[in-house]
Amino acid sequence: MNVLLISANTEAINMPAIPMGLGCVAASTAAAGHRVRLLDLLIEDDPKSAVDAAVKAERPEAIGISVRNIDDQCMQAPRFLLEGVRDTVARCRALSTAPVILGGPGYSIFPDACLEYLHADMGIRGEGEAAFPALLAVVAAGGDPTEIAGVAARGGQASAAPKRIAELDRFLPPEPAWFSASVYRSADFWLPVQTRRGCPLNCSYCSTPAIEGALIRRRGAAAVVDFLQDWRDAGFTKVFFVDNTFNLPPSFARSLCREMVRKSLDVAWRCILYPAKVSGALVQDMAEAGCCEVSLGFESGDPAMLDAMNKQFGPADIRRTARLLADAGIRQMGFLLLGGPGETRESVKRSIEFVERLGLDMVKVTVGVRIYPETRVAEIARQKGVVGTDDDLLYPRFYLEPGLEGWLFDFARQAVEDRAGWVF
Ligand code: B12
Repeated sequence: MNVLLISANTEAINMPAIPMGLGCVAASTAAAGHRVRLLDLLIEDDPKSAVDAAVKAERPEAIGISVRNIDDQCMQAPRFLLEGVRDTVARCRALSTAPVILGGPGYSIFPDACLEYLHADMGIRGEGEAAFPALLAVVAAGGDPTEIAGVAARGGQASAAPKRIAELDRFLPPEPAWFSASVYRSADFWLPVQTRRGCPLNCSYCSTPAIEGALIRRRGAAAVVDFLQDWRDAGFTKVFFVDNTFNLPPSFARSLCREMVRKSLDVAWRCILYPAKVSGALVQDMAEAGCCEVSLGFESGDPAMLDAMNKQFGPADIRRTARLLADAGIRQMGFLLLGGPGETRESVKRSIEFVERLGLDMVKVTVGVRIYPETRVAEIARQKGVVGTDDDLLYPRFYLEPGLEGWLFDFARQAVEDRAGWVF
């Protein structure tokens, strides 16, 4: 089949993101024998014309659209980011009769609401490498797409759970040729590399289980490093490990680092670290392997709030981890997520004082918790009447502990203004 894959994201908030997930789908779809064109709207000067031109030129028999961001998660002035995606779908429909199939992290959190809002035909929750080619085969044969696990059709049954890929190395990762534009090698871009999927931690606010499932599945360390070598040779020298928790399981994180050292992989990299059970040996391995910065997702420094968020660590673990990283010369960016269920003025002040003493290089403070479906925060928000039981949460809704409105924003903004390296 002739397949057009479009990454609909045009946002460079925080940093521009190469649509590597769609690249994985492109690689597996091409390997299944289809002719694939990948269009990334982020790097197009005129995304609308680029969509029109690609649909006209490719005459696709199926169009896959990757939906990443729904909104910017900013409670003070939320931006809903799906209007442009809806326009992309409409353009495809105006110029082609091919089925429009959605996927991606944003879609996976809100499958039914996205299908409805975007007026697409079908969608695939979770990973696309196996399911997308399987869906193409069913579409070509005129079968029922919803027989494939995780596939939903607009107006049909509610989206069911996807089948997760047990062995990630079964699918060859994308080659650099899928992202040949020179702009991807510019200073702003960090190559997103995923070495494992799934997260069992179940933080009260987090949408990751909906996207990746709760079971950790991982690639082989050697396969990851071979992949990194290919991309480094193609000019990608800065890597962002996009795994939710780089240090889980710790033994895998260490073997990955050691493999990078063994292959003398000269890349600078960043990752997201969960500040529990981080050993000095792991941090040493990370530094030796080229880690220059970590995002420390602790979200609070208050013991009761850490419990309420279902974090498996306490302030002492955060302090220890931060010290180990500082001693190894790894830059640290910390995150505070204030205002969730159970937050009080005292817990906010305790968190800020605690984080200040850590002496991190940067701290990002967020006020108000974006409410995602299938999370504990969503349950609490419904119980307390913060959102209605029939609200699908696609338009961003936030939890701010009652009683803190009118105080927390001003307090947090002042805290940020008073501290170097803190951002709101
Ligand atoms: C790493 C990450 C970042 C990094 C990105 C670094 C980089 N260089 O890429 C940083 C920290 C910069 C970041 C920033 C932001 N992020 Co972010 N990020 C993530 C994270 C943890 C992983 C994304 C990733 O790379 N996955 C790995 C790739 C390989 O997988 P994938 O893209 O999901 O693709 C797979 C499937 O989805 C599917 N698939 C993908 N496309 C398609 C298409 C079709 C047709 C099909 C069938 C299947 C399919 O198959 C792929 C392969 O299996 C996710 C959470 C998560 N667990 O997904 C949040 C997430 C995507 N981010 C999110 C958000 C909101 C943001 C920001 C807006 C936050 C902010 N205000 O700064 C910015 C936007 C950045 C941008 N420019 O777009 C949200 C999006 C939901 C929402 N509310 O909009 C998520 C889901 C987290 C959350 N809170 O729930 N992010």
